[in-house]
Amino acid sequence: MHKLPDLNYPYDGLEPYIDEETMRIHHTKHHQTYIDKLNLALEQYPELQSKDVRDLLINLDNLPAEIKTAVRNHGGGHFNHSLWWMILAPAGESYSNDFNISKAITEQFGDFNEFKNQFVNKASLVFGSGWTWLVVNKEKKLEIVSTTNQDSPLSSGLEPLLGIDVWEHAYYLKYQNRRPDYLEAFFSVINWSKVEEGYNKIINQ
Ligand code: MN3
Repeated sequence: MHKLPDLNYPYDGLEPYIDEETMRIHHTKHHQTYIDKLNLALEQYPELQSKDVRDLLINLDNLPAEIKTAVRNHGGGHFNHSLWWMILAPAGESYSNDFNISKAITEQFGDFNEFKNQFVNKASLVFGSGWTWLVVNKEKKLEIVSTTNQDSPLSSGLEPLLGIDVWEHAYYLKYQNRRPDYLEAFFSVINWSKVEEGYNKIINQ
């Protein structure tokens, strides 16, 4: 059985960038629903129930046809949100130029601001519901990609380091139609230590 992960901060911990009510609903309702529907889809497949959601998404094409879509949507929703909570932190978690991820960002994009511009631009272009990600590709290079709905970069052979949820449920209560303001606010609550941790794990594999 997949379970809702705890947050490492209170629901109001990301104020004023991401509001308490959005965080509470997003975590206890939206994320919980993905988990419930994933568990339901796996009910008839005991051999798949013990598998990590990561493995299910990486091997999506090998799953039984009748649960592939459910795992893609709800397994994706579970994995994407679990990563999302983890890479967020109360304001103050700073970006350090000493991080390996920072060096890689500079190498790939020129500098941090150029990375941020490209990331925000990509996220502003997501039409409908989806996510924008900073990923490590098969050549171990950084890339910015968007996915629709709850598709996970894992299913395309990409390792997500950092993502932003641009479904309206992630920001509508506070920002309504002002997605650019939400994208800007997101950069104030990124947990760069966690991103660094994830990056080091991937490049040392
Ligand atoms: Mn969401």
